[in-house]
Amino acid sequence: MAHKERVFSGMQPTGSLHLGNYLGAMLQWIEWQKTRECIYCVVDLHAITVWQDPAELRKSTRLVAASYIASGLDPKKSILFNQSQVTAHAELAWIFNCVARLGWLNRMTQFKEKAGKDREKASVGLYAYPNLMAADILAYQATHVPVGEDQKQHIELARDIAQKFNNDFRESIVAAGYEDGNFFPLPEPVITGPGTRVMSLRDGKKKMSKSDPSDLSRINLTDNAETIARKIKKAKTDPEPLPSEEAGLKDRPEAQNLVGIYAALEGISVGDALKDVGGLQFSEFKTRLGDASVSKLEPVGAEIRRMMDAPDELDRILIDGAERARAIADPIMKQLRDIVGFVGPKG
Ligand code: AQP
Repeated sequence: MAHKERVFSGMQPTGSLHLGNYLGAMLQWIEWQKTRECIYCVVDLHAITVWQDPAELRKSTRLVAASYIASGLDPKKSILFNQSQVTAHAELAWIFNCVARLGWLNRMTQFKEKAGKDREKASVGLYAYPNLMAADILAYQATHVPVGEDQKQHIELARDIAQKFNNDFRESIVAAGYEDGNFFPLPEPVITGPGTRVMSLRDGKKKMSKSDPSDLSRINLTDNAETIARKIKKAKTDPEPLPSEEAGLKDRPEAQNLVGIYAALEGISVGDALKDVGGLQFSEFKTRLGDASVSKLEPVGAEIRRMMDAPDELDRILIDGAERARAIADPIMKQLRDIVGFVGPKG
């Protein structure tokens, strides 16, 4: 049985979203919502793989939901909810804990980066995070996952899990009416955002990230015009003027990053951006980049602040979204329990 095209993606409520989330994932989400059934999640179960203060988690969950909507996600068209409210995610993650192999998880680079040297003290949840991510996608039999470059390895793992589940339970799956024996689709990563890997403003070799201790390393969607301009002014550069051709950005990570951000914000290619700004000194270029950033992000920030003043409305949107998400996941989970061999009500 061919699986219906369905899009799933999510972000963690671990603070304000930043320009990397926006250019790497969010803009693709908005594009996909025009033509496909889309499910977008605030992944609060993922957030607690590292300690979260409960009051902060509540605030960040609403903040991320508001950021999705302010960036253009239409909660009537797409399904928008927070992960903890649909129990299928946690249930399927457990089953996947029993399908995925330790060796597969040992290869995950994000765990190594996040656990750091003190891996004995990392939570079991942080280690098993990719299994939960596979469950997020496959609880809806989703076929496409728009993400930034850093998530590619996790989606490949989700495909391996789906494949192993289909192989292990083939007979049962066919008996359930899936003639080709594939209960789960192999989800495709969609890494086509205008900025699939936005780097830190303080270090062109490090990914822009919510958890970087320096706030100057990122532009938050909630930053006001003055803060955005200041952060760009302080961004690390090198002493040379900008090149006129892309080849001239080689071995200049900061220049490459800033021009990449400029091009993404302007909706043009890096080559075309360099036709425009090639030869400029960074001081002049930064004014252009600051203006482009402010004109794109300031309205988003203003809308986020407006929505955060109406938390009841945000909660209503999330509750409604969870109900619609459950309506898709529940029948899939019911079939899945039977396929695995769990005894329960028929029909
Ligand atoms: N720097 C980035 N460039 C492009 N895309 C990015 N994404 C994240 N950072 C960049 C994409 O945003 C989506 C959501 O990510 P997430 O919040 O679930 O977790 P993350 O990838 O771990 O993001 P952060 O900012 O680095 O958070 P922390 O610091 O809390 O871990 C994903 O699609 C991701 O690819």
